Amino acid sequence: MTKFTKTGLWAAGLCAAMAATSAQAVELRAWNIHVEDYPNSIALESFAAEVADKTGGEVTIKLFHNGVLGSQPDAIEQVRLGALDIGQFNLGPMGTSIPETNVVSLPFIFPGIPEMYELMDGDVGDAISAGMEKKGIKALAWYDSGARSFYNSVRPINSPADVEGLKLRVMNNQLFVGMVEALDGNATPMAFGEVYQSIKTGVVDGAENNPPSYESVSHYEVAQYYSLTEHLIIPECVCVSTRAWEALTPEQQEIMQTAARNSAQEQRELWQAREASAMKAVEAGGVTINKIADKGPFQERMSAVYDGFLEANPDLTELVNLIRGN
Ligand code: BDP
Repeated sequence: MTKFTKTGLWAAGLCAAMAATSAQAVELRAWNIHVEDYPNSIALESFAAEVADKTGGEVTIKLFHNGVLGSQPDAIEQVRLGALDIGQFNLGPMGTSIPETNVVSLPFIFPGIPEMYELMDGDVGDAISAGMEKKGIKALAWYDSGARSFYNSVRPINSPADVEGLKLRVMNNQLFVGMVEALDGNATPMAFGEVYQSIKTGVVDGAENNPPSYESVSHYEVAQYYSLTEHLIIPECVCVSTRAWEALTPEQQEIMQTAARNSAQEQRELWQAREASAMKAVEAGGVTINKIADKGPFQERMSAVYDGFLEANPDLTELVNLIRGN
């Protein structure tokens, strides 16, 4: 047998082996930072169940809750590289590697949650996912993450002056550092899983988050002033590594896409209920909650973040304007 024919036979054998593998079951690993009873986790369970069911078990998703697969910034990189298949990510920490996602990390960019839904389910969401796809991550659907507000163990925040000197944890993104510094606070980027202990031991005075996260990981126990600044509305995604995505058949992709959208529908409903119950739970847990009568002074001070951002990213001006409706 000539060398050429041998190679040909070997190649044919390899093709047959590959065809056999593609019909085999694929198990995708999914990263999730939240506790099992969190709206996002429940919706992810539905997503996984639908995918397994509709693909007849050919594609299954193994969910890892509670951030056991590592911190969010690391997990984002792993999904980008294809080392992890799926992630339920907040777009905040994605900004360091995907500039388009940063537009939703600008303070007070969305006037409210209904506007966020509308824009993310339309042109703005499409523009952001196009940026993500170039960097190896495909957004299948958008989850709600409400509005983030400051909490701390020292005093209620009613005006920017109350933030002066407070040490506040932020998610990993320089925009959030700038945002706290614009109020003369000290910002510390830190992994979510380290925040409780850091507040408890006084490494930081507080942080900022939505009510369900403030409650679900007990930050309210150690930072009992919750001030409703609602300065960030950052949507989240069910994201898949483009590497894992491209290995699926078109039918499997279709099933996964639909299942992710259905899960987002469920997540958004669960979210509303959990926000209300979290507020009640923290209040019952001794938290002093204060509304901000006038958010204007916070918006004015934080507008410094926009100046720096647009100067560094002039090509994103159009997207920012699209969200702000001007
Ligand atoms: C929560 C987000 C989660 C973030 C966390 C944080 O759902 O993805 O990791 O905030 O502050 O609201 O790190």
